[in-house]
Amino acid sequence: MKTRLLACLSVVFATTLGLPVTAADLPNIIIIYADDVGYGDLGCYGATAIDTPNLDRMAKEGVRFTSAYATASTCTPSRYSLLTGEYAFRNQNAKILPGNAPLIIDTEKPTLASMLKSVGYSTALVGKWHLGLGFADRPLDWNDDITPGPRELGFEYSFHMAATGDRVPTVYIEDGKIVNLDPNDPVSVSYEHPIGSDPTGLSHPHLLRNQADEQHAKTIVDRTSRIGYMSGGVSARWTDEEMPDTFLGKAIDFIHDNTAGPFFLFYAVHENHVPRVPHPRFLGSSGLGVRGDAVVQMDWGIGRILEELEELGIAENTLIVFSSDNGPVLYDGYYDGAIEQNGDHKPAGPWRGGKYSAWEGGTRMPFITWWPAKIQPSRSDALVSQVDLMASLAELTGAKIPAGHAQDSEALMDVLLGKSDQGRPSLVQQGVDIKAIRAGDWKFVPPGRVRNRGGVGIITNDIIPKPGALYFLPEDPSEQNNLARAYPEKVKELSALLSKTLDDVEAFKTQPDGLGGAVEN
Ligand code: NG6
Ligand code: CA
Repeated sequence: MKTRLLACLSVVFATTLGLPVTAADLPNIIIIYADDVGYGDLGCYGATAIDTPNLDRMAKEGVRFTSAYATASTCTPSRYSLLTGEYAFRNQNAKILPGNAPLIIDTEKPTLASMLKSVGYSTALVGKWHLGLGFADRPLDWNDDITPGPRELGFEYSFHMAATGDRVPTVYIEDGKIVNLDPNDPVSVSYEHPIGSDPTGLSHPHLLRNQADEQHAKTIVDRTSRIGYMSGGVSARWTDEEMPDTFLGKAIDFIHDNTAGPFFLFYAVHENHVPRVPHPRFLGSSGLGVRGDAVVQMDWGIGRILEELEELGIAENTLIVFSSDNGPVLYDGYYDGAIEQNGDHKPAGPWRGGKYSAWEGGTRMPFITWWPAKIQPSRSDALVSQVDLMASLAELTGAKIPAGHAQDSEALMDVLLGKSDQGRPSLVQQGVDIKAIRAGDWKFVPPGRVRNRGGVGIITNDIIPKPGALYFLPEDPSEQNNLARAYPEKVKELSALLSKTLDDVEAFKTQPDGLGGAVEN
């Protein structure tokens, strides 16, 4: 009641946009955040071997963006930015996290969830988290209350995995408790040394669904070896093929429980991350083996959400934003046939590179907004970043962002609704080794190493010599023609802009993120 009252008091907003003027008009907001789904993986972005009728429908009825970006080419930093409105390089812990990492977002920091909660939204996280759990100064007891986590950041309801599908612990956590945990069989997790007596991929390769690289060859759960060791919690361990239906069920339950609205659902689906174990009913549904089948499965789930919204009569006033956390990858630790069955499919569409990379394929994302009551169907080439969702949704809902927070987020609600094509002037693209910048039609990659696993999954290191690489994207979308020597002034301008954006952030000098090493100039 109190929050609804707050909502009523905060309705002096958004009139310039012709947007909601009373709390009752506030739309429900669902962010559907895919994992490792590339620009080219959807029919509406050019895929022919994968059918995605539901996303195609949303693209047709909504705005389909062609220049929308994740802030980074891996999961944790992109999710950090989406939820905080801040570039991830501002937080040196925002890199790919192990499954037992502590929470990396300060609980004092406003997030999309706490912001929307403050104006009366019911808020929920369903799906992937991967932003850490627990305190930094003490080990987490997985068998007790798992805190701090999403609940301390504004999610009133949460049902999620700790990190990734390929990392232990392989359990669901609902409102801070492991689901189906038998207290007599407690969960322990280690990323340093073997624990318990479960077989590992190294000791029992014959038990595996797919063979894996050494990093993924630790504790076996459900015929898949994982990164990290886990013991106990046998009754709580998930079954990979059931995961999408489990998350979907929780998302639908939350929607049903909150039809009076407004609600905010962060639906962070697992597809298309490894291990790719689609439900058997989707096997063979694409022409690309399990990698394509998992995308078909995701699309089907999105169709179910649309159906539910329609049946409940709330579709009209629900804003859905669909995007992905980073570019595509074929081989990412498991020999699941993704490379062999890829055929002519271009998972990153026309862009170079993919996951891990500062090339366009690493961060240029499928991005669709859909809101029947307010959006005129269109295609938008405006430059937008997922980091802009925080300020844009504040603009939409009248929520206040306390000074000094969400400083990288630009309020672009009218762009997201297809009413303006004035996007942001520039954005930083964070790869695991190097940070590039796009400004207008130009892209600058500073000298150093661009690590890339997007193509066939084999790591390549593209070395960028001094003075860096400059591309004119409208004529050279796949970043082949380095114009740095021909346009020294442009190089100077973009290089200065990049340094200014990164300002005193130590990360710029040491490039410590994820898989990479120091940059060699
Ligand atoms: C990498 C893993 C990769 C994947 C990734 C996280 C290795 C060799 N590779 O470290 O398999 O789990 O982390 O992906 O361990 S992300 O989408 O969550 O960023
Ligand atoms: Ca990802």
